[in-house]
Amino acid sequence: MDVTLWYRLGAIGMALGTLVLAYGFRLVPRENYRRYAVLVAVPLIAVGAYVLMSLEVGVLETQTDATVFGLRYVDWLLTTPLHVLYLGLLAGASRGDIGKSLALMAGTIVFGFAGAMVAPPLKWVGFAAGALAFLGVVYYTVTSFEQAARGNGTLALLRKLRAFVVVLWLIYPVIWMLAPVGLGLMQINTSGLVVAYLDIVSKVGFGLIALSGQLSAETASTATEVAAD
Ligand code: RET
Repeated sequence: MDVTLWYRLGAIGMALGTLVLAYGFRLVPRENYRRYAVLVAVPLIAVGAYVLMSLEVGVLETQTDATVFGLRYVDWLLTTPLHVLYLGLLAGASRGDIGKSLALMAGTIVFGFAGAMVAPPLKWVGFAAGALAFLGVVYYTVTSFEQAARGNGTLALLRKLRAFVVVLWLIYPVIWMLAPVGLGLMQINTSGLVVAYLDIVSKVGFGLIALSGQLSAETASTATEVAAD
């Protein structure tokens, strides 16, 4: 079985997810459009990446003769910081802290890509640097984002999304380590399938949780306003 089949299915899944999330524009108030657009942009970018990957565009060979789909890292480099940005904007964190967490998230992906391309022992240096940078991202979300969210009623949603992100995103380095770019214990067909599945769940799932959280927060605040009248 060819891994590009999983990428074709991935493209279809992402496209459906994008359509469902785009419908959310009809539900959220106009003043939240910019923040909401981040949620729709993420699977939309992935549709492009998956279509091109299924056509084998951007396929690279590593120093250890493993195959890397370069566009997967381009996708992650754009979309994971976008989700971190959403968390920061939702919490109302400072620009400085949001900026640092975005840089660390981009660093995670860049180091992971570099590690994928080179041979050991440098490979593991790249992996470790990526893992450290990712810990930094988690650190910002549990310190500065958390504190900012306390003040403005978004704490419950922030915590829910953060738990989702931390648990699901931690599977990526595990797959990376098992895949041909890491220890080579898993074939690219399997790692490609697992990552396509994880990508859909993380990208569309995050959007759906955020949408439903935003809607229930609104209902709650409208209810309070009505009660106050
Ligand atoms: C790498 C290897 C280096 C160490 C770490 C990694 C983490 C990758 C992550 C990817 C998340 C991707 C998502 C895509 C879809 O939305 C680069 C595998 C920590 C966290 C969420």
